Amino acid sequence: MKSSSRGLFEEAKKYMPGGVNSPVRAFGAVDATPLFISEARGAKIYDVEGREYIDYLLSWGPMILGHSHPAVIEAINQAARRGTSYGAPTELEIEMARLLVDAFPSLEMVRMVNSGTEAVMSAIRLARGYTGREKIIKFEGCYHGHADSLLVKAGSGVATLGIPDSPGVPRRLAELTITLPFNDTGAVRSAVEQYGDDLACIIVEAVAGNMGVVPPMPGFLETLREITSQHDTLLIFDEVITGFRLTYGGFQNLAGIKPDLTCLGKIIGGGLPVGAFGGKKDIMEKLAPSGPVYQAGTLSGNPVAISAGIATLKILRKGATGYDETNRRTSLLCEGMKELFTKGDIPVCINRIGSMFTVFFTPHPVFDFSSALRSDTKRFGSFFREMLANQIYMAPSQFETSFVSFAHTDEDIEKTLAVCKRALYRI
Ligand code: HOZ
Repeated sequence: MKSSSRGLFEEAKKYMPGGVNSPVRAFGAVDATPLFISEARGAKIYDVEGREYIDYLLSWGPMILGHSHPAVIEAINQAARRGTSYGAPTELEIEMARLLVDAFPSLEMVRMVNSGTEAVMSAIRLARGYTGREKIIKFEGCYHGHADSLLVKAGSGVATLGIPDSPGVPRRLAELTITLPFNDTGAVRSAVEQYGDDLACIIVEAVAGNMGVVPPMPGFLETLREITSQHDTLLIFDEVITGFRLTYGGFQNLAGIKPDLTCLGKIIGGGLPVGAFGGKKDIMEKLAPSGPVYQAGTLSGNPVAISAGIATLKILRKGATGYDETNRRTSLLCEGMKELFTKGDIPVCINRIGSMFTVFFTPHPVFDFSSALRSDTKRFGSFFREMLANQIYMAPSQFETSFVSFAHTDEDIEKTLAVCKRALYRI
């Protein structure tokens, strides 16, 4: 008998909590059964029942070139034939480090890790070790992975499931994390006045993508840079989503701001598990073995994953027109949807930057977590289910980002808009 997503989900629940290895994948917030995927190529993803979908989830961001890009697959194959892990340095790691340092003006040195969570967790430890201070500031609705210090008023799955503070995070540790509203420079100024002497760092998603897409307002990141410099506090940009997503480099390249540390992941692994953090040499050299701040990993700098990342970055480096075209298509999609929703008299706020977008079901502008939370999540769920039933696969939560890849075509966008037009009458 052919497998079905429903049948596999029931089976998966017997062996894995909630049937998944990462919470939002369970589709609980949109009241649907998760698709079990069998393969993906270009802009298309296929479920175990053989149905084809236009994919706007793109593995939550990494697949900017589309799935199974031939050059990336070839790089993975070739690397795997030479052995899958050595636990020893390789030339590939130097090549990757050089690519990252060349792409980001703020990076002088990097360390490769295995995920965005690991990158951020390590960057925070480094900031604390470097400054000798303990407190950190993060912003409500920003999500920086699931390390203890950062699971406070977090976005992504934590927001989707409505878990304000996760059990298991020691209260005394959480107390060291100060949370402030995103885009609120006044709140930052007063918090820094209050805690400045014990403030190791301010960490921020350069463009928030884990409460849905919320771009920084003009001046917000600039103010963070100015205040942190005045108080010898480190500024950390989490560019796990935005690294190589909006341009070759990070959002910081577009904004012309140099943070002290930057965290990366997703795209730099070309679809394999990779993260990285980096920054100024004098800070990075505090890491073991050149300094005392400890951080390590058996699979860090894994040759297969790094090869996939290098292949991806080399294509992106050549592909300025790829970014332009993808941004144009995303704009076409978002403008088209806006027009349809207006005609259908359904109030939405569509936030887009480059090839990242979120349709918030609210008539109000969304500029921080509180305004994102005013969205009608039930209506979002109906919209998501209607789109999915018609083979359009978007991020399964109001508080996540959908993406467009270099592989999407104008035809994909037209088809998506046609489905959206029909969906409006049913939500
Ligand atoms: N929290 C991740 C996205 N922001 C979800 C990752 C996944 O479920 O794969």
